[in-house]
Amino acid sequence: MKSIGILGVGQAGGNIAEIASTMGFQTALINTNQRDGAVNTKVEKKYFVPGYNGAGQDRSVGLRAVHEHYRELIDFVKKSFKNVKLLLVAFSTDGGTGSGMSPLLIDILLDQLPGMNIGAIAVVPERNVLAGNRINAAECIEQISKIEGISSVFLVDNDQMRKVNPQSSKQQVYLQSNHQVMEAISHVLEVTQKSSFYGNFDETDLMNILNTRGVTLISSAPVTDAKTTAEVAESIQRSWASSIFCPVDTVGVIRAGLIYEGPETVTKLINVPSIFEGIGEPLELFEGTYITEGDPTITTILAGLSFPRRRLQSLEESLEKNKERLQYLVKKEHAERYESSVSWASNLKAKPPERKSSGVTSKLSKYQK
Ligand SMILES: Nc1nc2c(ncn2[C@@H]2O[C@H](COP(=O)(O)OP(=O)(O)OP(=O)(O)O)[C@@H](O)[C@H]2O)c(=O)[nH]1
Ligand SMILES: [Mg+2]
Repeated sequence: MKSIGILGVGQAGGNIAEIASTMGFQTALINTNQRDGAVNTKVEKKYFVPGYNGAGQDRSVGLRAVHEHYRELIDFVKKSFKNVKLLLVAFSTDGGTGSGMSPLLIDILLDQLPGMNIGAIAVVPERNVLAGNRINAAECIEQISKIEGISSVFLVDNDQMRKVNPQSSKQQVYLQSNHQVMEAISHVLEVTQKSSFYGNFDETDLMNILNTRGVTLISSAPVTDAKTTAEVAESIQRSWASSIFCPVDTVGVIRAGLIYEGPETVTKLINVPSIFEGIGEPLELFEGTYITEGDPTITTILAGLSFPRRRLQSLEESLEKNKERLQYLVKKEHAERYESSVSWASNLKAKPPERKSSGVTSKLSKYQK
């Protein structure tokens, strides 16, 4: 059984858990909306917060669901995951359920399940989402970044997939993002099961890296065409920029993994100082070398990165730019009144003739000759 578990919260979280199930991870999901969670048929363990019918992109509803049901939520998580060394809570940052529930839920689980390390897979929305989603994402990411004792935070960037396929539908972008993040995690976990003459990357190494607090990124670089150490380093750095995760935009990696798979000849082109030139050498590096006949590939794991300021500012920028318009819209909801200029005309409306009952006797006498 795999030692990493995936707990999906909300729709995006449930979809990520669904793919994780097909790859053999232990999974479970939580939602405030039964109909959303029901579509993820590959996830067997489900908890629907009673008394809710979705959060309608309102984070405070998600937050309230945890306040009211945290005991059941803790029990559900305890029952759902057995012998898991790292639990990754997956959710989107810009909806209501996953975004509102997850930061508090993770914080409570860290307190109540001391034997389990807990990290996050947090989806950062595409650049073109509307103001309400941007506000949710900014609030959620800030809360996640402040959790003490949290392990790796994977920031899945929907924009990365959009850049590659500008014409894709939303659903295609979501599905591909979900696949890529789970493939990346699954791949590094599978490597720990292999053995090597030249240097093993084992599960303890992986957990050392993934239990680092901060942002984590996994990427794989094909180095088939690289002829020099500089070209190998460049390919790796390019893979950091084009992975499914928010691109690195600061210096400072705390722990890292470097896994080589391929023919032996290429190994001499791997030069650690040049690989980390731009972002600084990590405190600890865990390496694995696996000689195969396949195309040479270098997978790197960077942990303990800062939250990507530039990427997150691009989300917040349009809120700043539209501050006045957005404040106006909020005020308008309550101030809205329409004054008709023809209210005097209401009197013109046809009125039914007045009918006063004077009694049959009076009618009879009126017609008497
Ligand atoms: N990568 C990825 N992103 C998704 C997926 N589904 C939704 N999203 C993202 O999540 C946002 C919507 O959030 P949901 O996860 O549907 O929201 P929720 O947590 O269910 O909360 P409510 O629907 O408000 O109750 C979208 O704007 C996307 O950014 C998915 O399957 N994969
Ligand atoms: Mg939903």
